[in-house]
This record gives sequence, C-alpha cells and structure tokens, in this order.
Amino acid sequence: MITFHNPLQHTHAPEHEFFRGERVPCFENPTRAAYVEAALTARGHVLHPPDVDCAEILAKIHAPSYLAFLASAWQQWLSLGEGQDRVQPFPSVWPVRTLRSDVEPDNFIAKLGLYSMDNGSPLAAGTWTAAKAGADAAASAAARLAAGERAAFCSTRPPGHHAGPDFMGGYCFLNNAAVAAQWLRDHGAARVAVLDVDYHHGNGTQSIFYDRADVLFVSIHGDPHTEYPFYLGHADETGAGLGAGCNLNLPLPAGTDAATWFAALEQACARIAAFGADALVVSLGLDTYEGDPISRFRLATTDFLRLGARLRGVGLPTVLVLEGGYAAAALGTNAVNVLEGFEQA
Ligand code: OKP
Ligand code: ZN
Repeated sequence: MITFHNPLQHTHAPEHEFFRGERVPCFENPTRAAYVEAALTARGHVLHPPDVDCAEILAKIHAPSYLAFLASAWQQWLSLGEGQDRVQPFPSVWPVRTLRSDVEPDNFIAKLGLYSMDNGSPLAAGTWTAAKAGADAAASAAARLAAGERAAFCSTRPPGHHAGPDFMGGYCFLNNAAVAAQWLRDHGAARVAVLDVDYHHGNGTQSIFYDRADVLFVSIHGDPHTEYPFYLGHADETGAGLGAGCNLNLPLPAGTDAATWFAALEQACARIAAFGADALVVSLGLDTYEGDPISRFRLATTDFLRLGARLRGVGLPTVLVLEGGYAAAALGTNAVNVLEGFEQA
C-alpha cells in the first residue's frame, strides 16, 4: 500500500506534559514516528513526502480564528519576553459554561485556554509546521484514492482526532482524519465513513461532522465515564440535525480483551456497510495495544494483522491515518501489521 510520512514531524518536540501534578516527559514524541518509519522501511515500503497543500480543506473543518492563532502561537509566546523559547506554554483558564467564548482576549494564556480543551497539548517551536505538514500528508494519502489506489497509509504525528473545529486537545492540533475525509468529499466521494479505532474517543472528528449527513463517524473506544476525553464519546451521541443517525459510539470498559473488541469492530463495520460510503478513513490509533502506557485495552501485536484484514473486508477505498500509540518501541511492528494484514487479506 502506498505510504506517506510527515518529514517535519520531529519539529514538534515539546519536552513535558502534566501527569497527576507532575511534569513528565511527553508520551507523544518524535521517536513514535521514527519507529513507524523504520518498520515500514524495513518491510520495503517507500515513504512519500506530502504532495498536496491542504490549506483550503483546513478552512472547511477548522475555524479561521483558530487556524490564525495556531499558526502564530509560538511567535506570540516568544514576544512575551526574553527566554520564552526555553519554556513551554500551557493554558490555565478556560471559558467553561457561563463564561464567554465569543470574544478573543488579548492575553496569550487566555487565548490559549479559549482554543484548548485541556492542558495536555504542549506547544513547541515547530508545532504549526509539523501539524500542517501532517495534515498535508493525510490529504496526500486521500488524493491517491481518487487516483485509483485501493488504500493509502499516512504515518504522522502529532495526532489529530481530538482537535475540534476551534480547539486543540489531547496532543492534537489539526484533525488529520477530518482533512482526509473532507478531501475525499471534495473530490468525488458523495459519502465518506470515518472509523476511529484509537483507544480514546475521537471527540474532535465527531464534533466536526456531527450535524452532517455526508460523513458517518464510528468510534470504538474506552468508556468516557473513566477514560479520556471524558466529556464526549457516550453511546447516546447519534448525530444532530441533518446528521441525525450518522454517528455511532461503541464505548467499551477499560480492560476489554481482543474478543470483545473485535465483536465491537463487527458492529462498526455493519454500520459502515449500511451507510453506503464511497470511501473509508481510518483513524488508526494503536494505543489499544496491551503494552500501551496510558491506555487499557488488551490487543496483542498479532491482533493488528486481524484488524488490517477486517478493514480490507469493508471493501472500500481506504485511507489509514496514524493517531495514538505510546508503546513507541512496539508501534512500528503494530502499524506494519495492520498494513500487512490489509494487503494479505
Ligand atoms: C491522544 B490520542 C497523560 C494524560 C493523557 C490525554 C491522552 C491523549 C491521547 N499524562 N492525555 O487519542 O492517542
Ligand atoms: Zn489515543
């Protein structure tokens, strides 16, 4: 399968995130993509750089004010004074409930809170550069389907599925899967299905398409009663307005084993088949792996071969976009297994 990568992924390299009151090294770091690229290369895949500029697509799925903030955020941070380049910005205040989110404040930290869902998306000097190149890579993979490829894989970071119309969150800045889906819609696909198999619910993707009938969103994830992102991803979220019935959440308890997980995958595939999509976008999080340090499903490395085979069985032109997966040393093998399972099915 044709494979794209993000040659600028390493420029997004914040050092710390917060975990239970402490600053810890970022789980979402450049070694992740390096492991995936090494495994792909070892298996004979050629890594293509992006050849599509997704700027027009981005403007259809993210708010202009958010894109403008993100593109200038690091420069704004530096302009606060000497030495800012050695410190990471984090939001500390958010416009929850009764507070106003319709007025953009002048204060940088207040803006950062306005455009964030959590304090878990550390920014670095290259964040915009890396996120934009990653979204370009996702669009490039989608473009190959219109050119007749059966499937295309996009190895990239930072991930995207928590990024909503106008906010970052959960290590995500630009919604790569939404970019791929919107690109397909704009280039001949009347209906697109997005299947999110990351351990965490893809709240950003769900929200971007929630009131649309042309994009089905289906997600299998840790139950938000106990798992991040906590405030979205319940089974009763089925779509709104024209999009009523075009959203399916399949939350599973932490600790779920492969047998139960693959049963949920069958439900997901049945819904996708009934929708009558022309193309499939897979948010390929590999943090369902039993060795993942921040997630709690129990898929084994060989289960990813089975996942790939089942995805091929959906029978649609398919873009696979890398999302999470934090057992970095196992990530390459797990990703390659999905691709090889798909190709050998
Ligand atoms: C992103 B993706 C741990 C905090 C956890 C949220 C997890 C984001 C996962 N220090 N932060 O869906 O894999
Ligand atoms: Zn995840």
